[in-house]
Amino acid sequence: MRKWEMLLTPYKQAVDELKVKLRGIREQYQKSSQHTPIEFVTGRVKPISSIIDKANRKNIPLGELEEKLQDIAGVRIVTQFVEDIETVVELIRKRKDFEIVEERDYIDHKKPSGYRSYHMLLNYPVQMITGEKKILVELQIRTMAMNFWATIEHSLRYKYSGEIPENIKMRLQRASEAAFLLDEEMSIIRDEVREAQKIISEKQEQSRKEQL
Ligand code: 0O2
Ligand code: 0O2
Repeated sequence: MRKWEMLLTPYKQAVDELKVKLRGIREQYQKSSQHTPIEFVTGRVKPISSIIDKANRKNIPLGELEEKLQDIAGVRIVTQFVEDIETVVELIRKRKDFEIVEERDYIDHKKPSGYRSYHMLLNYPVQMITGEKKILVELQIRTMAMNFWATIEHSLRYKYSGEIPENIKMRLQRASEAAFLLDEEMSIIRDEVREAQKIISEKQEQSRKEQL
């Protein structure tokens, strides 16, 4: 147990730091009354039981987890519009505080399950008392519609231990199409929505200042 704690400590640090940094981007956009491409940020360190399950499934020896299991640390950015994903990806590419190891575009190339999301694998440096340690972090960037679908599908996968019945699989594929259409429709009225949100955020900022 102690060994797991030692192994996972820098992963927790990496997730916590990235959450603060990415939420900071959202705050900067909000303060400048611009549309924020980041709706919310979450993150987690994979639970030990899931690490062991995935390592067994992928034949990864426990001694090689750090190099071969790429999503022990996971951070997720959820956006309102598909176009925001590109903005976020550009913001991430410009940063100097970590390296991008790989990008996987499951939006242009959705998975057979219907899963859509943009994944970036980061090499994030954590300052430990023993010196710097680079940690792999999987960053998932997706719209709220993609996130809704993935969350539901993830629960069903869990319920059926990965073997989702065919009729439910088919429904999920249709739901994935529906989520895609929802993203498309929202993109079309994006300017209208953004204008409305700008008015609301300016009003909120105004009343916040009045209360001070
Ligand atoms: P579930 O539903 O069983 O998965 P905060 O206090 O907001 O700083 P907190 O409360 O620790 O942070 O959690 P946060 O960051 O709001 O969200 C954690 C939840 O988001 C977890 O759910 C994860 O499922 C999910 N999550 C976030 N990012 C990722 C990611 O990159 N990959 C995966 N797989 N999941 C992610 P719970 O609470 O564990 O419950
Ligand atoms: P959890 O419970 O989310 O932490 P693999 O696991 O082999 O499919 P690989 O090659 O490690 O995937 O990397 P990939 O596919 O780029 O990213 C893995 C993570 O993406 C998954 O983590 C999920 O969070 C998410 N993901 C990928 N495919 C799907 C899918 O079809 N449905 C849903 N809901 N999520 C998906 P884990 O390990 O599954 O675990």
